[in-house]
Amino acid sequence: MNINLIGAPTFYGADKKGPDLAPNKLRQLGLLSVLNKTHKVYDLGNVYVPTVSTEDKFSDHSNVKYYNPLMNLNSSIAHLVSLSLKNNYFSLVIGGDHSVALGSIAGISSVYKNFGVVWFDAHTDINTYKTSPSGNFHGMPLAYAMGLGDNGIENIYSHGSPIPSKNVFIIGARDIDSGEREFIKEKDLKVYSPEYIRKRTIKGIFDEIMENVKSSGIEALHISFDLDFLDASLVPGTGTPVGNGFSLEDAKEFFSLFASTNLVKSMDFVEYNVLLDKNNVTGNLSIDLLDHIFNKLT
Ligand code: 5AB
Ligand code: MN
Ligand code: MN
Ligand code: MN
Repeated sequence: MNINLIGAPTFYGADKKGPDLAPNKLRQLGLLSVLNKTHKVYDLGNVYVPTVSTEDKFSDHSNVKYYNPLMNLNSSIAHLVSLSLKNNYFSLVIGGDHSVALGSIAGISSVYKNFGVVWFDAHTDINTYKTSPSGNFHGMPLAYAMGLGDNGIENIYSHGSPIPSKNVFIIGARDIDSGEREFIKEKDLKVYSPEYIRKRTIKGIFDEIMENVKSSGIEALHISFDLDFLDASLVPGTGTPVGNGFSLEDAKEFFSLFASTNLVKSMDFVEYNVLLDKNNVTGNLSIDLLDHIFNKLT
């Protein structure tokens, strides 16, 4: 298949430097040659992110840091993802922190009327500006993608609409804030905890999700992969690591299964913090994982 690589070099959603360096670092570590093994990659480079001084982080929104630059970045990502999918290219967005997933999902929504999001994460990222304990947008993108955040993000959805909560599948969440728990209950969100996954097995969870996918007539899947899905011990280079997580083999098993559906059209790979990494452990693990995923996708 053809792939568009889209770098989204921002740390604004995490308010901690390091994820902004990830797209170029992964290129240095061999990302292009890994993807080119079985596909044709067209690297679109990095989306422009303006420099904003830390004193100005709350100047656009009293509860969300770096609001305007993040919304502008997400609009750009949405346009690129949309173009890429319309040309029948696989869209791979390399963050950056997880805030960039809003742009991906908005972009997909302009192309597919009924698509699903599979969100691999230790967190659920469904805070809004009202519930967020940190003001960091990387804990909110999925809420905004479902239309739960502020008004005023309509321009991001200029050609599509927010994803219905019933099409969202969150895998591996184990650090959930109290406001997020209320949304989960209210929207009856499908959140698969590590305990539940271990009890039912990875294949069991996959089958459960695919039953939903089939009965809802979902025609495409987007994978949003946050590195902190993996156990904290494996990923020194991520900003919000959490224990009781998953092994590299677990992640690979999930990806092999989802790849086999032929429904996966796009992916985010986010939350790699280059400055926190030790001896490129997280960088090299990322390349290994991406190698596996794109080997399985056809
Ligand atoms: B990540 C926290 N829920 O909202 C918040 O890594 C953490 O993209 C968010 O999943 C973690 O600040 C965001 C406490
Ligand atoms: Mn996340
Ligand atoms: Mn996370
Ligand atoms: Mn994080």
